[in-house]
Parts: sequence; structure tokens; C-alpha cells
Amino acid sequence: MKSRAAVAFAAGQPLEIVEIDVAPPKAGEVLVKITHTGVCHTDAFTLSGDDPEGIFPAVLGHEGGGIVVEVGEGVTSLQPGDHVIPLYTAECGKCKFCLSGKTNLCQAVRATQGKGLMPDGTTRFSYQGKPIYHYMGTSTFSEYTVVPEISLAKIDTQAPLEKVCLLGCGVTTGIGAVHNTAKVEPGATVAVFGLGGIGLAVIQGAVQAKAGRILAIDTNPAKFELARDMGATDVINPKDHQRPIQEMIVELTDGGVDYSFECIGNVDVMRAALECCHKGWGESIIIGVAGAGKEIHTRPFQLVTGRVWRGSAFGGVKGRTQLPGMVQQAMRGEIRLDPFITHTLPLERINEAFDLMHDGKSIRTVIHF
Ligand code: NAD
Ligand code: AHE
Ligand code: ZN
Ligand code: ZN
Repeated sequence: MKSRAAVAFAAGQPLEIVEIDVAPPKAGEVLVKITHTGVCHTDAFTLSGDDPEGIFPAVLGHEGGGIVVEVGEGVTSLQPGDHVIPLYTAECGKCKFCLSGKTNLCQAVRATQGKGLMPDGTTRFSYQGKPIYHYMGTSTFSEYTVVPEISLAKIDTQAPLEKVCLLGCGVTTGIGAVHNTAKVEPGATVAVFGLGGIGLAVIQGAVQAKAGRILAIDTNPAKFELARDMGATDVINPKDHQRPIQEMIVELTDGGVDYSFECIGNVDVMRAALECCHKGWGESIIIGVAGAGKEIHTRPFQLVTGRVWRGSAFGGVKGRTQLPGMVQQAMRGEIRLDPFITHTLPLERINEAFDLMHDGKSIRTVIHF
């Protein structure tokens, strides 16, 4: 079938809106009509050419919501008409990772997913007879996409897809990192570095966890109003201060924070986020994605003296099991999605969403098809 899609033909180039061909779903696969998709910084990261797994031409996008159109052979858990959120972290329920009880990082389709292919090693997308690669197993920048059954969370048909699509990445990642990765407890002091979609979702999670103090840090002061609205108790612009930000935070918080979250993808800030943690117990969670070749540094003494470095992917959330419940929470108003949606645009104008993000003017732009 034909599908309108925003194709990344090469790194560093704007997306091109073209009509691609989409092949029917094979065994274990599902054809989904995407109605809405957010644009996450990770899409921009991969488009920039910094992603070691970046492969072109590809259909990017991983924060979508849609409706099942057709199921391939053997698919039992979904049927046409079901509403779904595609998952870049699958949940097969059978692999060593799924069974460990220790991680959400199902590996059932991860190897082929990282190569831009479906689990059988081929692609369902083509343009003018040439293959187009998938992205993160989701490719939500196409009106029609093919996704493995195990990479789809079935959600309430009453849920507004134009909002809950944000649970496909940003909001879930931030909130999940607070509850599943850090396990923030009531009264804790939290520092959040980077106040985009991820950082604001961390603040929302910290409020849910009843954190006592939430320090919100960004170099763009335009982000502070929303951060305060979300529940930040202090806002800090590192550019307003001469001293290293970690020194300042340690002083402001009587020895450091209980938990910090890096939501930027900057390895220097990752160091600051670790070093602003309290001696003996402070934990820093890396959420931001850093480019090829980047490495984190600190003095080992920082860890010897009790600080902990952790990482979090998709907020540690098991998508098929937990996302339907998070959708219900959003429908009950227990998870706020509206403040994240600063812009909405049709697919044809998707490049403007990237410009808005790079210019620091948006939190999330939701694209409609
Ligand atoms: P965003 O661009 O919307 O927000 C980033 C924020 O960081 C901006 O407000 C920007 O002003 C701020 N910033 C930039 N440099 C800074 C600095 N030196 N000090 C302080 N603030 C600074 O991005 P986003 O969509 O919120 O994504 C944030 C990061 O999280 C990206 O690296 C993205 O790839 C990553 N991410 C990771 C996961 C995961 O599962 N681990 C999921 C989603 C996104
Ligand atoms: N491909 C990159 C890493 C990209 C990355 O870290 N992705 C996050 C999700 S970002 C969503 O916005 C993630 O979940 N990673 C776990 C995984 O299995 O990909 C690289 O460096 O190679
Ligand atoms: Zn994302
Ligand atoms: Zn699995």
C-alpha cells in the first residue's frame, strides 16, 4: 500500500515528505495506521548523524499512537480496530531479560531493530523500488507502519491518541525513571538537568513521589515557567553563576541531592549531575543520549564515597504490561500530558518541529497525519 511518510534520506538533511510503499505485515507483525506522533530529541539526534546505529534512508519517529489495520499470521493479542502505542522497547515476556525481573530491556527483536530491519531481517518500506529502513522498531513518521506484535501496547480506545502518543517515549521515560530506576522516596531532594519533555516528566514523577525539593536546571530560562508549573521548587541557570553547578547545588542542599537526573545527553553535565549527589547515598540517573565516541568521566573517589551512577531506558517501563495503566492514569488526570504539547503540526510541516526543538521553543510538537 501507499503511505505518506517523512523520510530521512541522509544524515543532517531535512526530512522529505514522500509517498512510500508499505508491504503487508508478515507473521508476528502488525500494520498500524499512525494518527499522531511526537517528535523527541532522539529523532533529532539520529537525524544529526551522531547515532552509531543511525542508518539511512529511514523513517524515523518513535513516540506515536495509532490504530491496528491488519495483523499478520499468528498474531493473537491484537486485531484490526485496536488502539496501540508502538514500543521501541519490546516486551516478549519470554527472553532472559523479560524473565529476569530486573530490566525492561527485552532483547527479542533488539538486534534486527538496531539495523533498521524487521525481525526476519527485511524491511517493509520502500521508495521507488529501493529499501527504506525502519527506526527503533516503530517508524511513526509514516501514516502506515509495520511493527512486531511484541512491540505494541494495546490501550483504551477512548484514550485521546493526540495526547497519549507522548507516553510512547518522553513522558513515560521521565516518570518511569523516577519510580522504577531511582525509586525516589517521599521527602527526597531531586535535581533535574535539562527541562525538555524528559526533564519535565521527571519533575512530574518527582512530584508524584512526593519529593521534598526539586531543583530544575537549564541553560534556557524560557523553560523555567513550565518547570515551576510542573512542580519544581528551585530553578537554576548555570550561565548565571561562575562556579561549577555541582558545587553550587551541594552548597544549596546541605551536602548534595538524593537523586539527580541528566536529561540532556551532555557528558559534561552527566559528570556535574553525579557530583552534585550527596556523599554516601546520592544516585544519578543518566537518561540523555550522547553521541558516538562520547564518554563519561569522574574521579572514581566519587563512587568510592557512595555516589551511584545508573542509566534508564524508557523509564524502566515494560510497555505491554505497564503502558495501558499509564494511559488510564493520563485519562484520570493523574499524569498530565497537556503541558507538554506546545505545538501541533501536520506531517507536511514536520521539519518545523525539529526547528522549534533546536531553537528551544517547544517541549513537544505533536504531528497529525
Ligand atoms: P529537549 O531538547 O526537548 O530538552 C533538552 C533540554 O536540555 C533543553 O531544555 C535544553 O535547553 C537543555 N540543555 C541543553 N544543554 C544544556 C546544558 N548544558 N545545561 C543545562 N541544560 C541544557 O530534549 P528531550 O526530548 O527532553 O530529550 C532529552 C534527552 O533525553 C535527549 O538526549 C534524548 O535523546 C534523551 N532521551 C532518552 C530516553 C531514554 O530512554 N533514555 C528517552 C527519551 C529521550
Ligand atoms: N542508538 C544509540 C542509543 C540510543 C538510545 O540510548 N536509545 C534509548 C531510547 S532514546 C528514546 O528517545 C534506549 O532505550 N536505549 C536502549 C536500547 O536498547 O536502545 C547508540 O548509542 O547506539
Ligand atoms: Zn524518545
Ligand atoms: Zn523479552
